[in-house]
Amino acid sequence: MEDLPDRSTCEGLFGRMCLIRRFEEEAGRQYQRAKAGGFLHLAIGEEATIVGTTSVMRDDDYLIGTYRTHGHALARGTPANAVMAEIFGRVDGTSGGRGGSMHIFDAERRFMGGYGIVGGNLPLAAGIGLASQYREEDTVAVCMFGDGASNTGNFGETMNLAALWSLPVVFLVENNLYGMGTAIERHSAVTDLSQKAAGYGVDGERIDGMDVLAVRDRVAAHLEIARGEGRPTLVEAFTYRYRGHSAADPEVYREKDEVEEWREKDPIETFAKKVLDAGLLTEEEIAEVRAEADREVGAAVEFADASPEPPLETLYDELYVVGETMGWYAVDERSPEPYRGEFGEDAPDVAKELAESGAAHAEEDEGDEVQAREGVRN
Ligand SMILES: Cc1ncc(C[n+]2csc(CCOP(=O)(O)OP(=O)(O)O)c2C)c(N)n1
Ligand SMILES: [Mg+2]
Repeated sequence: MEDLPDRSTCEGLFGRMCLIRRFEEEAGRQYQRAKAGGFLHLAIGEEATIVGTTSVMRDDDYLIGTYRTHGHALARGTPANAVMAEIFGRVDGTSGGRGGSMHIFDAERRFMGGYGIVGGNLPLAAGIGLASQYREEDTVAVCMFGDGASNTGNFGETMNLAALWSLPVVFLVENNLYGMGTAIERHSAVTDLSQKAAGYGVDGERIDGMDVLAVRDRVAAHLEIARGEGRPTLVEAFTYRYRGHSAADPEVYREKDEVEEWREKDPIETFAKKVLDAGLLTEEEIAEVRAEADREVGAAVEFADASPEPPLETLYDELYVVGETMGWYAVDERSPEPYRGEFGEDAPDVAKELAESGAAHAEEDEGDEVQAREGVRN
């Protein structure tokens, strides 16, 4: 029989995975009840990859992820209340209700977000690694991103610099076999993503992302390389999402049988069986852990519902650029309307035309929200 960690470690791993699963199931329900705006991406099925990874990180290590990161924040220890409140767009959310589901952020626990731009978090991870190196700290950045993101220019540019500058970053691709509705065979010339490391002179390894213990074991080894040897590596966790890409996905691109096959490997149920068979936890204890997750999630919904929306007059708080700026659509403190930047008036006609057409395009995009709920979008 496989060697298992001690009882309390196993209970912790199981508890975190249950919490994430229950949290996301409930977030999905609340979204259907129109409690949350914007988009909602669930990582149901990917819990072992998330929890296995964070369970071997130090508190002072950094984690950065994508727009599918409710679980990553919970795994880092961000209270379920704050994550749910963010999804609801309320003041007690991790980003004061301004980011929503895609922008969960918790600097205190070194969870650096939460990014909507596919591949956009990779260069930021390199920057975090560079900061650790520059300050001569032995902290590591773990950068989690999707299989789709491994095709972006950001991936190549970041891997190259991270290797060249020997940055302490573990790049972990959550290969769930799809980028939105496009299967990996149709979006990536190389489908064993761990091989992409070789072109940058970096070690790459594929691991079983459905097995929390395998993830723990291998990610710990990669963290050690980053921390001890100060060099990046690429880990490919082979995993699967049971739900659609977002809550607005009719899932016409895959067969139900395929989803069922992966459900057989459910990371939570297979682990529950292991700890039960090993006599580490009883049926009753396992049921109690699940019940506790239920209670925490129920309380989080109540908390989020009771938290107020941010007041309108705080609309410009926390903005990076306010006041008189050069931009054509600069943010202005006078009212919530967009203002033409004062200096923009002097811009050449062609620049104005381009800016106008850009703005018109942005308005069209807003109208797309309704359509987006009918098709696979974002
Ligand atoms: C730069 C950029 N291009 C396109 C999109 C639209 N988009 C959102 S998610 C997604 C798929 C990404 O798939 P993957 O990296 O495998 O992550 P997963 O959603 O499977 O976790 C795309 C193309 C985007 N958000 N950013
Ligand atoms: Mg994917």
